[in-house]
Amino acid sequence: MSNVSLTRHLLEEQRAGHISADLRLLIEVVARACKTISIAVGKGALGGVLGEAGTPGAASMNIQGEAQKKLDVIANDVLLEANAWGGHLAGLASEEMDHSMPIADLSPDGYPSGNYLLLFDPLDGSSNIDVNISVGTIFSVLRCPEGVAVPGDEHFLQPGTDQVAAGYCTYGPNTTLVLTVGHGTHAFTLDREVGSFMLTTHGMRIPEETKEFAVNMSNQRHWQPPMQRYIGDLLLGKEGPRGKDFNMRWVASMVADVHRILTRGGIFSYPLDAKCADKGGKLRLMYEANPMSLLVEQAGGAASTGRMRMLEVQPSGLHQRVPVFLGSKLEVEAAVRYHLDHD
Ligand code: AHM
Ligand code: MG
Repeated sequence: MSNVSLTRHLLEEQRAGHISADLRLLIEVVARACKTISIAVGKGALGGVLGEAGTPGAASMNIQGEAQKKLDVIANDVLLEANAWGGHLAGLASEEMDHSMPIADLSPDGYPSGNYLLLFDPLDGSSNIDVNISVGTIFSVLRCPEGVAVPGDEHFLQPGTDQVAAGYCTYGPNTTLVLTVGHGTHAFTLDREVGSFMLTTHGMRIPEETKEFAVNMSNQRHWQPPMQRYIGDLLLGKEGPRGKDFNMRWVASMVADVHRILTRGGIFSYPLDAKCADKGGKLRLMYEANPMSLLVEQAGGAASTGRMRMLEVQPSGLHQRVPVFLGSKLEVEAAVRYHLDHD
């Protein structure tokens, strides 16, 4: 293991001119919040943190119309509280909140406002919280447009190419923060004794080719024809047009599935299906698809909606959903070909 802490790594990124001092401190604050969330997740039943939020029989719902878990709410509160007073943010937006929040509203005590916008999915993989399977926090950082002191939702609607930082923290057998500021994707494992994130993989690389795919197969009959054909060909294995046998993995926590892909390759897909077609997809562009796409591209992989590069999608809504294909470059390109050939 290296003896490079996240703090030292970020200072070196700043000295190299890759990030400003403010962005460095903002990422430190998010990392600190992730440590707090990791402790809450790690307590499980002992901490009384499992189960649904709200009162019995009347679970609280988020803007997505999904029942919130207690840990969804706890993680959201931790991130809000941690970021209120730092002075680096102009506003933040969360998958769990209806609208974005300018810092001025978050800190009536008059904490200073900064130049960045933070977006996050506080605890991704909610369906896995109660069953002790990895979940995680995903985040994305944008610049607040110049001259805007109190940002509204519209100021967050920037394409993924504009992200100045993106990352996730996975709470699994170990807690690992994976980060990019546009100069490679790096992994930091939490040293629980010391309480610091330590650099454990510098420059993650996703192999271009793979024999592993991740998709919720139970939706197969609801997929559109090109997706049916693409996965159908993978399932034919050596005897089919792809000429090789594929293996399948599906954790149902995007952070865990993407972490596997950043570690050993693969393709992850949540395509359009008949159940989510009216919403545009299942996963959210701003909190899930864009940050993961930047991390994957920075590790040599590719990320697409099936029809265009994910990072070039011009967002039209804060909670917009998109179909997602990401991971090993050549495999993502193959999946895209099935879609373009069909159109
Ligand atoms: P969430 O943000 O409410 O947890 O939903 C997103 C999750 C992803 O982590 C995961 O890839 C997907 O939803 C799982 O979907 P499914 O329940 O169809 O397996
Ligand atoms: Mg999510």
